[in-house]
Amino acid sequence: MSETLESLNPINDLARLGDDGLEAKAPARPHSAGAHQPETRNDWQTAEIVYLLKAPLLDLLDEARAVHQQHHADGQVQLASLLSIKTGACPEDCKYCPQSAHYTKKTGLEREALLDVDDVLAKAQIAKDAGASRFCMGAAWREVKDGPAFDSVLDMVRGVRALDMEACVTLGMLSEAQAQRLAEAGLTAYNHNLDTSPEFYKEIITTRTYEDRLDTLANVRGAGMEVCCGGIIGMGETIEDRARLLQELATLDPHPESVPINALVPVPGTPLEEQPPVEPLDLVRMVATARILMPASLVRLSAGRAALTREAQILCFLAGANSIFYGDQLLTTANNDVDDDLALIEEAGLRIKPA
Ligand code: SAM
Ligand code: DTB
Ligand code: SF4
Repeated sequence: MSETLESLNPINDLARLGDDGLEAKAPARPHSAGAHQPETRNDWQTAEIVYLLKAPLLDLLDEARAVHQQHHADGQVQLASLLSIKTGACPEDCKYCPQSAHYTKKTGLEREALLDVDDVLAKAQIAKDAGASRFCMGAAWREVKDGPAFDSVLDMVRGVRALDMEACVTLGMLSEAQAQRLAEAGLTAYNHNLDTSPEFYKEIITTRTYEDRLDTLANVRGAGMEVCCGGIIGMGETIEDRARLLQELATLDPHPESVPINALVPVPGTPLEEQPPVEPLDLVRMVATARILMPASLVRLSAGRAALTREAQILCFLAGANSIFYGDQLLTTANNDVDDDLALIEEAGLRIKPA
């Protein structure tokens, strides 16, 4: 813990930290296993995380940067390209999501059937040629169903791995046996987000529970795959909700290997279309706190990046983001221009993680 952050007296600073009655508490110093590799913790308390999220920004950045350099001295950023392999008509009611069938009348989003394996692999090759080392495929499904569609996804995974890229999929809920089949196909990681705190969750999604999500994460872990799990800010949650989301993530043991931090993209026609834009420095704080809590994880600056200035993105890298979605499109919404991204990475002095 940096001296500046540690020296803040949590009692005296409570007024400055906020008047919401939260008992913000200075984080305990992680046990040191050696001068340069402090052990990771899985026992983070809500109050400690609130304290970090509300700390003076420069102190928070100093601390996050110190943790980052201990664990990621190489300055690499992972470029992960994303493709929607099955779009729209999802039976779930996630209020942020343009792909939910509940909002199609208002969003007007066209549904698309599962793409052909060859078309997907051609897109993966293009992403690899452009510098991506990871290819992520998303399907607007509530859950995986055994059958020809899942068999095709397994072929996509095998094909992406044969290109020497990391493969990630996000297909909704997953059984133990399905997780096993994905692992056997060579899947590197499964993305399944907790999205928000357990308390705020029911305001956002009613068609499946937080517990369902944790069960899927356990199935992914049980099959020996990496877990990619994060959430979204800007949906009307409190700082404590953000802390509780990060706490859920950082008390998973082991931590998720990658943690996507999304800022809501308020898509017209979704129930969250009127949400005010996320304050960029709130995103910086979220990234920095994720970095401190989960030192070895990849923290991925995800949806919402297209709304950030170059300077705000650089602050996110400084705060510990070391992966981005790379490519003109996320799933259904626009992402940053690839040439702009390459120029930004160069200017920030980052190095692209090789395939
Ligand atoms: N259907 C699968 C599921 O929900 O697990 C996979 C696809 S879903 C679109 C993947 C993630 O994208 C969601 O969990 C959510 O975190 C993120 N997401 C979706 N719409 C978003 C939006 N408008 N803004 C920010 N993140 C969004
Ligand atoms: C994640 O956390 N963010 C990505 C990926 N995992 C699948 C998805 C963002 C979707 C943003 C809205 C859209 O493009 O449809
Ligand atoms: Fe469906 Fe996933 Fe969108 Fe929820 S986030 S509506 S589960 S595609």
